[in-house]
Amino acid sequence: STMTTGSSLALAGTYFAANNKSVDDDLTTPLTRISGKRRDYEWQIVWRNVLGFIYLHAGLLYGFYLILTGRVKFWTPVFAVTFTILSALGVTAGAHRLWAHRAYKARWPLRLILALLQTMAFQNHIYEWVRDHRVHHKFTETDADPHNAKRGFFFSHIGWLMVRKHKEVFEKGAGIDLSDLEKDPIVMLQKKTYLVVMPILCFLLPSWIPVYCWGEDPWTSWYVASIWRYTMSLNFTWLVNSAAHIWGNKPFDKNIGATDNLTVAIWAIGEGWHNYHHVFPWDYKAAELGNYRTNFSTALIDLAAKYGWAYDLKTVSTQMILNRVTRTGDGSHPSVSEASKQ
Ligand code: ST9
Ligand code: ZN
Ligand code: ZN
Repeated sequence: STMTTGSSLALAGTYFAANNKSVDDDLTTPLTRISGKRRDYEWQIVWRNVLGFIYLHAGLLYGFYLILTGRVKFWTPVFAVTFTILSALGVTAGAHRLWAHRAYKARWPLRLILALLQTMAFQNHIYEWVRDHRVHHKFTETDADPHNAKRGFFFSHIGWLMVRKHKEVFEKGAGIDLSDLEKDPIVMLQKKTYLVVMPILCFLLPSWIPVYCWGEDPWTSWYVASIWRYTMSLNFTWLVNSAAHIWGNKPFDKNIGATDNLTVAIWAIGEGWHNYHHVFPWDYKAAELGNYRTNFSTALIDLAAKYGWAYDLKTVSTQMILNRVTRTGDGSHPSVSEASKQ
């Protein structure tokens, strides 16, 4: 419908404008330059993003209202949840484990599918997503970390997407090697076509399917299958940066901020074992154990490996994990409690 198209274009416009330096003031503008430390944390607010996120979260509440009061066709929420999981796999198995960490290798058909799924998730294109994420791992919880959890829950969850980045992110981030991505034609094609393909896959397609296939009302479809679904999936993802850097156990290294958090693992389909992940980022499971119930992303990679689409899966030996648990763990690892029982 026109409304759906209009809102989708407005969102894409918001995204485009926020990324267009000539629209807002330049990065090197006054405040951060003038004086000492405190100024470094001055929020140079990007109002377009703030308004975009207010709209998304208002839509999230409205979507809940429509679902909980039965104003939707049965298949619409089912479709929204399915779409969420599929797009999440593009982020977890794709952008995160494959492209950011090179934890396994994938043949081109799988890379193409993962890139399409990741586009459905609209978390920036793979190249930008990976750049921010590699910088996060290299400079965790410092000023160079794009979503530095030392700046609190709000900043690491959503606030970092509403302000200009800290200058350390640009300065230290400039040293990050992305040449592997530049050699991947699928990643570069996605980067080049993102502003056209993303609005289609993230907003238009999911709004259109319920209308066309089971006669959902277009307005309802827009708010449930697009806005509610997208905003839910963003928040699940952001929990990895916020909650899993604040609450939980540190079985592998008690000296870092990242935590193992079961709730986050469930909602982020396997990405909540974040203490393990920061210690052993190359493990394709992003966790010590490959339990599919709390790590659905691993199930997809294992399935793909069965058919040869994924290969060279990297993991960590039990001995290496146990050594690390003994050396730096906080005592919450099962092997520690087993040992103390004997
Ligand atoms: C989103 C991303 O939500 C979420 C990421 C989550 C990560 C989670 C990790 C855990 C993994 C687990 C996943 C679980 C998934 C579960 C799913 C469950 C359902 N290094 O950024 P700019 C340079 S996105 C090096 O514009 P500003 C670079 O030259 C949400 N250099 O800075 C760049 O130019 P170019 C939707 C860097 O102006 C230039 O600086 N998207 C780096 O300060 C300018 O960069 C949005 O909302 C770096 N790291 O603006 C868009 N960074 O790109 C929001 C930058 O041309 N973004 N440079 O090379 C923006 O509007 C802006 O980025 C900004 C900052 C306003 C936030
Ligand atoms: Zn982290
Ligand atoms: Zn990671």
